[in-house]
Amino acid sequence: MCTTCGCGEPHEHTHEKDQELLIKLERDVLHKNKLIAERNRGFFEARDIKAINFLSSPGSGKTTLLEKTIASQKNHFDFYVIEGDQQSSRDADRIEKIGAKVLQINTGKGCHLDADMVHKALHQLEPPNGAMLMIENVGNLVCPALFDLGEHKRVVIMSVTEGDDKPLKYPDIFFSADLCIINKIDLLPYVDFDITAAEDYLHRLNPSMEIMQVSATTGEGMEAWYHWLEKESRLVLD
Ligand SMILES: Nc1nc2c(ncn2[C@@H]2O[C@H](COP(=O)(O)OP(=O)(O)OP(=O)(O)O)[C@@H](O)[C@H]2O)c(=O)[nH]1
Ligand SMILES: [Mg+2]
Repeated sequence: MCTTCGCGEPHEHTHEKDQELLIKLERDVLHKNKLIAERNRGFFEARDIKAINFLSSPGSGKTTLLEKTIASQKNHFDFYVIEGDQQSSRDADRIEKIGAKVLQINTGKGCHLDADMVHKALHQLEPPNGAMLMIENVGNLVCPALFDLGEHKRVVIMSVTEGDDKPLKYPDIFFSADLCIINKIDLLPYVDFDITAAEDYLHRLNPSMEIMQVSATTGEGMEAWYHWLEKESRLVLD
């Protein structure tokens, strides 16, 4: 039996037709997503809303970073949050407790947010002019890289418990990001994570990427992150 599709054909038969169809389908899905992402971008630009897409593997600390950032900086920025998870409203509940307006999106079987989900969420969340919109994507280092949400900046978080080789193994997500936050540096004494090697892999992949080392738990390095946010909030979108 063919192991590619499980059909009854001998191993030699080709899947060129299937592959063509798959490529076309993928192109159509991404094209449609891109069009909606541009609408979202237009919406943000017209209202001077800064939208940041947070990407990482599950558990790297996206929600913790958001909780600490909102708690510390809510007098400086008007935070609105979109939370993406396959199931549950646990992250939205955490953000709500800190006092920011938040909307949870559940993707079900889906492994990423797409531009249409964000478009619909914006109708419900109604971020006002000048808001800082934080979008926490589904924890996954592969699929979210492909889907433009219309965001202004992409921030990828890697934590020191995941291994320093993640940029080599999942290059797309690191290549597409503007900033990489290396989180959980409080755990560096206990784990085998070479921070110089990680930064070297990141810069080889994406020379213009900014890199920060933080501990969202202890607060170490967070000032640099707040300065980055401040700088982004002052950027004029065109
Ligand atoms: N030691 C340490 N633990 C941290 C740090 N940041 C987050 N954590 C812990 O890591 C775990 C996962 O954090 P979350 O913020 O839920 O991670 P997430 O990326 O939002 O996870 P998903 O939404 O499931 O993808 C929690 O137990 C946090 O307390 C940190 O800087 N240091
Ligand atoms: Mg989370």
